[in-house]
Amino acid sequence: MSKRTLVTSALPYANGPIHLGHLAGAYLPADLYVRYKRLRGEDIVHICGSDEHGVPITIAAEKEGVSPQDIVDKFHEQNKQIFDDFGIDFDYYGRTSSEVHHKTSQEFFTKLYEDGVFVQKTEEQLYDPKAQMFLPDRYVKGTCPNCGYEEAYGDQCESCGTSLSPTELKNPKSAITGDTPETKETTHWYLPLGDFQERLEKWLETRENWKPNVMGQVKSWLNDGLADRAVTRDLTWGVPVPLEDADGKVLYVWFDAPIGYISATKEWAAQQGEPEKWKTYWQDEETDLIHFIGKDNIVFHCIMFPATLMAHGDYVLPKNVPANEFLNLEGNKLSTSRGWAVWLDEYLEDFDADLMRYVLGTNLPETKDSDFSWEDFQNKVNSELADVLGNFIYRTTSFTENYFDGKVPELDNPTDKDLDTLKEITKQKEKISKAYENFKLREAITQTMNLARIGNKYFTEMEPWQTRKNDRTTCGNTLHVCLQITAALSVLFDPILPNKMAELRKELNIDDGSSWDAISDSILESNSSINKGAILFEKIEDEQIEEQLNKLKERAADNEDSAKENYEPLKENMEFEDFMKMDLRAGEIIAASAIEKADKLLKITVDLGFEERIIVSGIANDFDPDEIVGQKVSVVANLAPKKLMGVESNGMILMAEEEDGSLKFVDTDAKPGSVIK
Ligand code: B3M
Ligand code: ZN
Repeated sequence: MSKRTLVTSALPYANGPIHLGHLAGAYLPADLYVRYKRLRGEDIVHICGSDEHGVPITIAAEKEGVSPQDIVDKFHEQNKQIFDDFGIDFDYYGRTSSEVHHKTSQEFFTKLYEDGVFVQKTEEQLYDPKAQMFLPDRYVKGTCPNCGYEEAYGDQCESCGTSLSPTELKNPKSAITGDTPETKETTHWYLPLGDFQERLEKWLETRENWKPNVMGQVKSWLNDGLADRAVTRDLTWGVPVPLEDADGKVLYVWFDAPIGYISATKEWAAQQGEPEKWKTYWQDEETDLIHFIGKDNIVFHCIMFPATLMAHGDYVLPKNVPANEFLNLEGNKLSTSRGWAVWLDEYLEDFDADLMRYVLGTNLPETKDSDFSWEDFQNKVNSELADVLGNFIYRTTSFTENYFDGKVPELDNPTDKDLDTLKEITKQKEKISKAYENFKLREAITQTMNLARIGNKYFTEMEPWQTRKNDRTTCGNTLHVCLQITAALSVLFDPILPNKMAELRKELNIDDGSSWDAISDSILESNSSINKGAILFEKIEDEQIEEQLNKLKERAADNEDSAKENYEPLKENMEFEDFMKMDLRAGEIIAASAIEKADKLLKITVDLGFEERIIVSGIANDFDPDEIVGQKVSVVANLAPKKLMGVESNGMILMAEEEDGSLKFVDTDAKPGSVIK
């Protein structure tokens, strides 16, 4: 029985172009998986589309001085095209500004509202009169009531780690106008996630084969206990709340966006001429629903959306959410604002999509963050795609053309070695299938390339260039085996290199529909004709890689220049005496550990030469406790002691904060205890 699967890939915000990080997080793994399943002949539909609501869109519109609609229109088309150019083969690419979506998400809200699921709360929120809007939490900055840090955000103090609400901040300022916001009453609807905690836990227990990084994150949310989550916002851009007296209120983007998967499936079904067909994919228990996402979206797909679906009652819940970690670029965090990214449209100006699909596929951040570097790209293209796969195919097909008239030689009295090598086809096929089924896509690709390695090695060892002169039967057998491997590779590699493999199958005259089941050691009939392949993969020269590195560096430098205006303004001058009050010392971290219930804080023991100190520092997001032991630091040694989350802190470790918020130590080679002045 062939199963039914619905695959969704995170709906990218239509506020900017797609880059390598997006591709590695969700879209490439989803596409590899779906292409594999399609080859198996399974019933599978791949849904994606633009997320066109929420603060990210309005920020982008403000920045460019255009309307939100202009922004989403531009990037929806652009991103749809680039996915297509990259061979990311969605069955449907929708958008959340569509009528169907507005209607679908409003119906969802109304059903839950009428069933009494939501909690309605009227609370004071900060309002910016000049901008005429209620301020989202991240749009408010002010002084932390706990530690006095002056740049705390409305949802959290980055310095001491305390969770805040914007109304708790002292001296709050609007990040839009810089003005002091007013407080104003507003009413919102909340999904009481706590009511779903038990059902969510029971449901999660029945999930099989989830990645530990995903399940771990979900469990930690559940352990902390689930709070009410607002599903509405005071904004003018979004899906209007379908209630009377709800003017100026829209659905929270994370409420409407996942429902976008459903809306897009409806549009897909209508396009198929079977408008009711979406229901079998969303409401029939026989469907496997799989969400491909990046790790920052886990809570929404594993807690909030499932709770929404449970509350509704008519829908299947996700079977798996194989979320990926992050991709770094040349050893640094990807950052669109700093220009540290590889955009897909730019990439395609210089290279073929299949090359990146392969290289990135071998390096997906499946279980931990991974790093993309251009040097690695060059290495893998040259030493794997060109030297192994391309070389094997080329020598096999050209040898056949030159010495066997372009016909597949018969297998005539083969040796054990010939037969064993042929058997590797089905052995590898099994390994590859298993890897795909378990979402181990890196492994699937590695095992696919391993079959080419096996073929290439066998070709070399059999020396057909010798045997063709004195032992034509052996030579024919060698070529037969290599051609069968080539044919198998043309299907096995299809999910990874769709364009190149289509080309290859044409050369082998087997381009009339390939299937996974048909992969065997006898895809090609003896005596059938093949054509000599073109060279499938050209090597990449050093200069081409340098060009890419320069492009990256130049853009990052340009961005730095234009970002100068973003530097923190200098504070007012102070008197020398004031400075001299501060006792700064060199120190060295000798121990560090996490603090329970404080995500951002680390308890750090610092050697100050004359004594050891406990200092609590809000750097847990940037550093693991283990990695900082031995780190030299500068310490404000005479700061009055203060209790943070139950631990007394005796001083402060100086940190430099870069523009993207990342923290660096102010280190010194001086002996612990030395005075810094
Ligand atoms: N647009 C966030 C993101 O692009 C969000 C995903 C929505 S999936 C329903 O990371
Ligand atoms: Zn604080």
